[in-house]
Amino acid sequence: MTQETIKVAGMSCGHCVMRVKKAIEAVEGVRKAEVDLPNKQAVVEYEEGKANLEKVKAAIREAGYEPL
Ligand SMILES: [Cu+2]
Repeated sequence: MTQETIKVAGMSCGHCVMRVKKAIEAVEGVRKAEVDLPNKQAVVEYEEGKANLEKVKAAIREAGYEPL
């Protein structure tokens, strides 16, 4: 299991947090995503080999937010 912290720009409320969380958790291989609004970041746990940082970032972008 790999854990990564990704800074996410563009989130402004709890609705954004849920959108980002759902988008990340929809990526195959992701076990868990905790999205933190005050710190503007997502902590993601995923299985190496199934998911990777680029796939997670792409899902965040598709949801309309900007991974940094
Ligand atoms: Cu919002």
